[in-house]
Amino acid sequence: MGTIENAFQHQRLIFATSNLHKLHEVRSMAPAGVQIVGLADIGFAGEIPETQNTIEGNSLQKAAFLSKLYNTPCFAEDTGLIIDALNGEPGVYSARYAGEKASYADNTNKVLKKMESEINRTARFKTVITYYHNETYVQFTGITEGEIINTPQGNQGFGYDPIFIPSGSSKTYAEMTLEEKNRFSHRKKSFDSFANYLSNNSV
Ligand code: ITT
Repeated sequence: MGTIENAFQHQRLIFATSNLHKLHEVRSMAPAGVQIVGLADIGFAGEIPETQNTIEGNSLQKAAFLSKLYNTPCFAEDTGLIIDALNGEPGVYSARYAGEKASYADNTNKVLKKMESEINRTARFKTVITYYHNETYVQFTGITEGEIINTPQGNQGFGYDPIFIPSGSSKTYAEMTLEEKNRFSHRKKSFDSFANYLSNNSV
């Protein structure tokens, strides 16, 4: 068993996401020697179906779709913000909470409105990465607990970052540099498990 860096010499991993923020973040997490290949790099400009009603299901659907289309291993991830006072919403609907064409600000504002008189602010981000290869798959989950604040703060990051403070921090994700966000990040936790798996399995 070598180090993660050794295991990854010149490895190319295709990431099935149309979200450039996710791509940017994952590239910052990848061990040296790993090239994260985005959809633009392989010439895919279509829509990846995402019709399941769980984060695990959507993550698998995205990875399986692209892996079968290109007949190559690839990974995808699905992420949701789970808010206790909203019975787990927006959850699997995080990307389109305020409607199909909703902006990040629309979604964030909808959350804040629904949370206006809520005392319980606890929430968590959950990312599930699926690595799909040879007609089979493995999944890696990363969860970060935290709380929803009353008014957006910060302009880094994306999505719900301005309203989420991870436990152990006094800043929102949107007030953090990428390196700081990576110290708490749900996405980083799931990606680290994935990288560890790859370093121990020749796939
Ligand atoms: P792909 O499916 O193409 O990967 P997407 O943006 O549709 O991209 P999701 O279905 O996983 O991704 O939607 C998750 C939504 O949750 C995303 O659009 C953001 O609004 C939000 N989100 C995901 N990760 C986040 C993060 O790290 N910080 C803040 N919000 C995030």
